[in-house]
Amino acid sequence: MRKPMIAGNWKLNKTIAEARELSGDLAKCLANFEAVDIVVAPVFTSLAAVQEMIKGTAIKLAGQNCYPEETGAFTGEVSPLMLKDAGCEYVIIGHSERRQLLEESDTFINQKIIKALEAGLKPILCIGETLQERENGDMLDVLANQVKGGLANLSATHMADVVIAYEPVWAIGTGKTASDEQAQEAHSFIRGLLQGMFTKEVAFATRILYGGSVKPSNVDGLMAQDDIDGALVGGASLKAEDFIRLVRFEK
Ligand code: G2H
Repeated sequence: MRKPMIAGNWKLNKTIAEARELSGDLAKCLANFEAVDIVVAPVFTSLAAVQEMIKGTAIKLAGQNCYPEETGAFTGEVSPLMLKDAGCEYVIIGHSERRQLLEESDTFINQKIIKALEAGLKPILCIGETLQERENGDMLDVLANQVKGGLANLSATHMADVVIAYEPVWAIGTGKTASDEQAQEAHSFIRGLLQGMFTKEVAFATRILYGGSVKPSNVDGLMAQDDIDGALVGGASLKAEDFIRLVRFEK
């Protein structure tokens, strides 16, 4: 069976002191909580402080992005190797905010995925349609292009370390969550795509998280869906109490 994952994407929030406080609270309550893979993704400047607080606990560290080169003249960027060096096990790649604000393409995202895997990091590939794409009836094509583009040139073996996050753009930070059924429909479609691209086993084993205004009041319904294996959480990951409730979802 697929182990559930609850991942907190802190986005552009928290000073080092605040990140230390939040991760300290999580470490106290979730130190030995092994039933779920718990991941936190602070800003780069807080990685070291958070790593210090969660060391030896069940909580894992993630970067929010990376650049597809190891070292070199790439001012302002951070490499998968450096994230690994900072204690990260995961890296979020292709978040819709980066796709929209920084015009990241599927090709660029695919390069990052490949370099992250080469460095021994586990990528969390974010995909999702905009409201307009959904209303135009293009949702399935958009998801198919993002999955195929993002995972191009990967083998079935690589896929053991890849996590996918379905985040409908219209549900991100808006308070609007996809209904349990809307989310399940998209997740089941994505799993079908994986079967076509790789194997039945890969499709069955790959974790697909839901993201977009996940909160304590809707997590249980989402997690009850067959193809939803966890959540990528923004807003509700910034308060220890809420995030702990999400990790302790009830099925
Ligand atoms: C979607 C999600 C985290 P929020 O971006 O990746 O954020 O839970 O605030 O919608």
